[in-house]
Amino acid sequence: MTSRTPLCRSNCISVVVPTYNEATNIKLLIPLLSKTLSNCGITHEIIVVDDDSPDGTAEVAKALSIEYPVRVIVRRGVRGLASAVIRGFKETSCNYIVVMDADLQHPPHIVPRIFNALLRGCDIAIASRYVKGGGVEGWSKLRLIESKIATLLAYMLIRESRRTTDPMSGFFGCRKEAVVIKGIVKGFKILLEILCMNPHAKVCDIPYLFRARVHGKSKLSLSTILDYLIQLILRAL
Ligand SMILES: Nc1nc2c(ncn2[C@@H]2O[C@H](COP(=O)(O)OP(=O)(O)OP(=O)(O)O)[C@@H](O)[C@H]2O)c(=O)[nH]1
Ligand SMILES: [Mg+2]
Repeated sequence: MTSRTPLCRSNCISVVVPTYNEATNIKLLIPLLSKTLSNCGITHEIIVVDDDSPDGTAEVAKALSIEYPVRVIVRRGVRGLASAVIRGFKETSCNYIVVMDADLQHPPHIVPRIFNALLRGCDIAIASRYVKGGGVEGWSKLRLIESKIATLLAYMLIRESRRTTDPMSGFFGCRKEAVVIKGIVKGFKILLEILCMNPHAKVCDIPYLFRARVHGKSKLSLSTILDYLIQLILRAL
């Protein structure tokens, strides 16, 4: 089976990749991801959801669609990671969906492991930095503490988050039929929303090493952190 075989809806993966100013990274990610999946015999499509990045991310991704199974959705006049992921979900053709960042912090070789976990019966399979065998590379002590505090706050305020060791993860897969996503989702942490909306879904953790960002800039900002705190409070009420 190759990446060009027609999509088999029941046994393929749609990989949703939200992007904002990731031109250098997407150029590296798409070939690496597609070859990794093809080598494992996994039929796939890659859906890039770009918020009209000024650095030409969408054009770079579109150029790669000649060679790889890529579709590019460009949203104009809208920004937001969670809403971009939701838009990507709506465009998927496969029964299994994986969400990952474009910046190569999420290693493509973990995607087949997520897929296997879903095939084995997990409804939501989460790539975790904080389960045995996982870890983080190149973070300052401050960044690690921030991440741990964010996780702790989620555990304290949102019961559904306790089903995983890494509720802050942006790298996860789900079985389309097993998860419901309703309402308008804002903010950065879409997984947390999905866990809350699907309290009975079977959750599994898969260890991985979160890599340091090499190209491009982080979009994590003070306003993202404030949005997260508001998201937690609204969910906890
Ligand atoms: N479509 C879209 N994608 C976004 C937006 N903000 C961030 N992204 C993408 O979401 C992914 C995660 O964003 P990052 O900036 O890497 O956030 P992070 O991984 O938590 O932070 P770093 O570790 O500092 O990289 C990347 O692929 C971004 O390009 C947005 O507003 N719209
Ligand atoms: Mg990142």
